[in-house]
Amino acid sequence: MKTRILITTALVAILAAGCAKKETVTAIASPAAPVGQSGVRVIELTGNDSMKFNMASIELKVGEEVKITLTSIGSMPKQAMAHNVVVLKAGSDAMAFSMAAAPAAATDYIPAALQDQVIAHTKMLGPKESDSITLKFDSAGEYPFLCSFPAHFQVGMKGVISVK
Ligand SMILES: [Cu+2]
Repeated sequence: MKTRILITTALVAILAAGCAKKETVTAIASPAAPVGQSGVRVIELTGNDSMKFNMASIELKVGEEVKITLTSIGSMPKQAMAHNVVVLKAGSDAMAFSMAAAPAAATDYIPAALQDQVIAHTKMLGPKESDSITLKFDSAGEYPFLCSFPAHFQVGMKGVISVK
């Protein structure tokens, strides 16, 4: 799991370096977000036992680099209540992604068949755990995000990153 995160991080770094102009890797940030030590905007996302994120919409600027940190602030056991944040390409069907993810426990609820729709995702988090992804979007659009733990999307664990 850790290896995959590292690979994801490395990929994002490569993309951010300009190797992939075709793909949209956009930062997730809000105008008021603090700027971290590296100069990257930081978005603090939380997930709780009610299966909700603390924000459903995030506005970013094209080319802005953002670090999104998700922290699970619930207390239920991880097997019953884990959270991640998965950012999908603009135009992706988040509901379909959620349905495909539900049986994909072996791959941390990231469905292999729809992997190409994923821009970035955190690992699945139990109580008090957190993980971060760093993004930069090169084109404007509406990028869906969701928690892909079974049924959490349906309950409302979802949102949109608007890049302008
Ligand atoms: Cu969740």
